[in-house]
Amino acid sequence: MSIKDDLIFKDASKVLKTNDLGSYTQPADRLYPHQWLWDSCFIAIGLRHIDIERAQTELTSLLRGQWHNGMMPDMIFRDELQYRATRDQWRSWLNPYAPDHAFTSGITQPPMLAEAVYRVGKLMTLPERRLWFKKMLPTIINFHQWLYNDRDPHKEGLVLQIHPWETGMDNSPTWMSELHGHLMPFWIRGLEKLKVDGLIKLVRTDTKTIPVNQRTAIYDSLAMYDTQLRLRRKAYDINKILDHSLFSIEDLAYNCIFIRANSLLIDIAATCGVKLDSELIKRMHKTAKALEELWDPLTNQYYSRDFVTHRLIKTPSLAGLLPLYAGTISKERAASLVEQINNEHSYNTPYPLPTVPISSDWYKPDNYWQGPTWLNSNWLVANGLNRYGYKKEANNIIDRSIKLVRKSGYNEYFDTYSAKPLGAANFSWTAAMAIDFIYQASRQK
Ligand code: 9WN
Repeated sequence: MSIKDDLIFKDASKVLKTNDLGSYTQPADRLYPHQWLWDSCFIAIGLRHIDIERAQTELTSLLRGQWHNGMMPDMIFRDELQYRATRDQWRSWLNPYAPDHAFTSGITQPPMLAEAVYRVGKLMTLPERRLWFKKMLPTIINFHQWLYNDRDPHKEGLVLQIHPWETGMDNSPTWMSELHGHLMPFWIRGLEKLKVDGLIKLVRTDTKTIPVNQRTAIYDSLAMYDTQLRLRRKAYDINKILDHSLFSIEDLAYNCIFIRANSLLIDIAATCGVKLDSELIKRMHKTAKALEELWDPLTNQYYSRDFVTHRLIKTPSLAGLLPLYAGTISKERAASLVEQINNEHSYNTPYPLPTVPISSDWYKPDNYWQGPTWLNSNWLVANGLNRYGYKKEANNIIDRSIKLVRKSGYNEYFDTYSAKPLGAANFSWTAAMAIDFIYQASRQK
């Protein structure tokens, strides 16, 4: 049987087709109607098996949102009247570097672009691949250069993030523990005391389609909104933002993805015969080295850290496994992460990988990035495991992800024990990752 006859190929292709808006794919109808940066990257990785030109378009359509200083925003907004409120809430035009012909947010998302460009290129002939890489190379260089300029101001190696949404794992325990511990504004604490959840629910739009217990908690959402307003007040200018020491964390997941993206950038440039700036290369090496500063020998794990104080934020989450994806850690440290993946009290569930280890106090079976299984994070971990030679563990994640979608469809996330579908239905990157997984599984045989 050809892969194209597999029901997953057919059904997942349908999901992607339904969400296709022409030059890009919305993550999910109604809940996520715009173009998101890392979504389009994951989507292109699946789409390349269906239609390579459409996969290229998915990525080139991101270019219209890139800021003049190189920043790639997490969201590029749709133009229609009904979406104006969201773009007006962001007001990207307050910043002089915002693009001239697109309305965007003022923050970024994990730099998955190099990986997506590379994966799409892998399915091309060498001459085609060179042309493709040449087209995308300046965008990736400018993006990575911007990350160094704006997000590593002290040239320490790691890049910082200023909003939980920049990590793509919105309410992950790392960021929420910091919000609760230090940054919950007094007006939100006041509302919390008054217990006005019911009233807030009336004006909240995401919970109109998704049960409230599956989304970010009400007061966490308000705190994220408040953080966004503070960033807007500083016109998304990093100097002003850091002067006022707003939320800034060197997020582990983000930096691991950046390290991998840097090594792919080197590969892409080499294929094009382009020599990268030596200062940029030096900074890339420093980032990989600085990752080791996030290792905690007491718990044998990596964590995110506070940008200002350099305190490790020791709340475990799936981010702790992503140094495998970065690919630069030692075999010994990789082995200790694999132990957690195999451990039935951490990540080894019937439908792995939970986004929070099940033994953690933070673990919640239904709640967004605080427990459920997501297919994009499975893709990242499986990719890392394969590169470290843990084929059995990688295949297990791939096979159980396939079993998951066969059983439960293409939701945004799933209960890690029962496979109960959670969040938005017909979610684009779940479909895209499922397609890529069936191709990977066919190569295992
Ligand atoms: C905010 C689009 C995005 C994903 C994120 C996911 C979720 C948005 C939200 O949806 O975030 O950006 O409204 O919660 O957490 O990873 O890119 O699918």
